[in-house]
Amino acid sequence: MAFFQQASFFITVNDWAGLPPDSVVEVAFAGRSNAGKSSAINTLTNRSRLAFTSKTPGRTQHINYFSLGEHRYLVDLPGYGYAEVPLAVKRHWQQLLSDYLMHRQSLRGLVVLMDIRHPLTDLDQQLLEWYLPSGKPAVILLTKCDKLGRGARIQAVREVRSALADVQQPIEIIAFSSTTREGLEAAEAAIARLYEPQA
Ligand SMILES: Nc1nc2c(ncn2[C@@H]2O[C@H](COP(=O)(O)OP(=O)(O)O)[C@@H](O)[C@H]2O)c(=O)[nH]1
Ligand SMILES: [Mg+2]
Repeated sequence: MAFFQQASFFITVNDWAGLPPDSVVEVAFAGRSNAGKSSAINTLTNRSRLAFTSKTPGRTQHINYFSLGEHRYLVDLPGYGYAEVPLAVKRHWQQLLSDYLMHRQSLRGLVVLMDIRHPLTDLDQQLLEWYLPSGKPAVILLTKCDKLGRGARIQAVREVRSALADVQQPIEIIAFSSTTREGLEAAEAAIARLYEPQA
């Protein structure tokens, strides 16, 4: 998927007013802190430190925009679920994240990253409750699938699919590993489809 390879850093945003004009097509990546979001963005874009990979929670507390060529943005949303963050800061992110997921017009699709060993935590479900009423499609990457054997992976994908059985819009669920690159082609194709105009 050539356009993933044209990624370059664009801007960092800390509030609604700082978002770029709501006109270029964008796909956002969201997940709990430590879910493997930065690693996945780096793997997809083939750039080893594009999205800063960190073992230190709390480092990426803002929205980062990357350009994929001239007409598409890849949006790295703040990770959620950090334990030691002050309540006021948590509230600020929560407001920004929920506003963004509910009201951002140029948002075409959401990529949700969840550790395949413990998907759909309360916070993941909260995120989906904000986003899914938009009716827009999503791709779920069940990350770190290298940590599970084949049978357990299939079972995890099945469980997430059945938990989301009532959702109306298209949701693709893909077992993914940045370490082994399993699921990479499927993820690229599914995410590229999010950028396409919906029929
Ligand atoms: N085994 C394994 N570990 C991973 C994978 N992706 C990320 N990690 C590890 O999980 C931790 C968090 O990854 P990171 O990408 O920084 O997560 P983020 O907080 O969601 O951005 C790091 O220690 C990574 O090395 C993966 O596919 N497999
Ligand atoms: Mg990160």
